[in-house]
Amino acid sequence: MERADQPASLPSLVYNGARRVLSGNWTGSSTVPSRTLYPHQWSWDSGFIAIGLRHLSPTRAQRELETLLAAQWADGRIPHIVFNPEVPLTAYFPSPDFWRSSTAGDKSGAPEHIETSGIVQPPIHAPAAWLVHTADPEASGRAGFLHRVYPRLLAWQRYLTECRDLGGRGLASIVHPWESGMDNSPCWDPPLARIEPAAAGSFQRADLDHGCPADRPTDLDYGRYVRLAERYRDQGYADDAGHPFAVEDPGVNALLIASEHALGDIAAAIGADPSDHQVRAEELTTALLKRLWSPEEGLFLCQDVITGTQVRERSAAGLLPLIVPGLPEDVAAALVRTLRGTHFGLGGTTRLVPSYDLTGHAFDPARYWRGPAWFNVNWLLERGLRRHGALDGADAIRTTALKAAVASGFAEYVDPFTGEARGTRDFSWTAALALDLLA
Ligand code: 2M8
Repeated sequence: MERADQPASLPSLVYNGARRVLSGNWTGSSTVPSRTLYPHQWSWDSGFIAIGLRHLSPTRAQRELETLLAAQWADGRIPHIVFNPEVPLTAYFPSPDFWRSSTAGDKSGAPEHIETSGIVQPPIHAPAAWLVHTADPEASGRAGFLHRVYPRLLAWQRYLTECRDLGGRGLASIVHPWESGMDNSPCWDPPLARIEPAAAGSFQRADLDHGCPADRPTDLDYGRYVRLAERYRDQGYADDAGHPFAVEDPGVNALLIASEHALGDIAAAIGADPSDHQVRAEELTTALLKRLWSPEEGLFLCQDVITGTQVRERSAAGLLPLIVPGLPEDVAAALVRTLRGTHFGLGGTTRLVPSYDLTGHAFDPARYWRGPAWFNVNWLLERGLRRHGALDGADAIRTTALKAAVASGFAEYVDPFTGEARGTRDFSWTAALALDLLA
């Protein structure tokens, strides 16, 4: 018991602060990433949020995921945003009248009564559902949670492994930088350079009403994001009509493999046959190693599917395969060395792992996904380091992330050297993942 005259301990600051953030951002059926900057439901945010929420309320965590899954399209895709009809159109750009999912996406099976975006985000959902179940397996079993979500998660997985295998190489491609979750990563600069930006006056950004321009993507980036999204919309969100941007991203594919493993766990728990998932997880791992592993860099690299070339940029996405169960130990050991080396600085120059190469030409410790440290990336790496027995690295991330979450006011991202808060505050996945690290 803490006495009133003693400073609160780190665990109680994390617990109470995270609970406050997650309650404040709860809408009654899901959690917004931020009340100001992101006032709708985001796909991979909800996965990370559910992972933390399970420690407060497994039932609310189930609800978070099932609200998202209720907006799934008939082709299996889980849209990256589910719009709240009560939020004014001007609160976020691109708004529902830009995506027009219920009409433009009708041939791809977009829901009629919920407005969503038409692109996707990294597949964290099956691991999240499994972790939510394990928080209280008996209650989850009584509620039939896994039975309900399994078919939907399976359809989502097959959308990615089949409709999105654009390179025909057994990996999923993203067709828009937003699909990576790491929107303005320097990895997207070369493939984006080919895209003619939408005219500057043809759209109105809403993010700069709440975010500092130096922390956010540039107007030129936005022009290209808009052009790509419009094009996809105008082809009915069809994946067989050609894509000017198609990239195999190691982060997305690492989560795809983790999802196949989690689907195997879920299948076994509900009495279905997990063997197909095990086989597919092995096939995906083989493809990831064959296509994206760079032994020279000790890192996984993105592959530009349109040009058939590697993107020679070091991003934290290239470290995320550390979470893959069954990654060969020599590859895992090389990733750990890269994490500790000059490019990412873990245990040396940085407090938390940066999103991009510290020595890279585009490194900027303040600008969004071009350098700052993000809590979801650090949480995934903490899990990966622990999985591969690098316990000192995992413990270092855990302790620093907990301190930084509290000190930054649960910031969206932080300066990797100083831990100084960047982006919005009271950010949901920062709170949720801090709670999970505490457990
Ligand atoms: C950021 O992306 C959105 C577009 O999806 C934006 O900048 O408006 C990214 O950090 C993404 O990873 C995240 O899911 C989203 C909401 O937190 O914000």
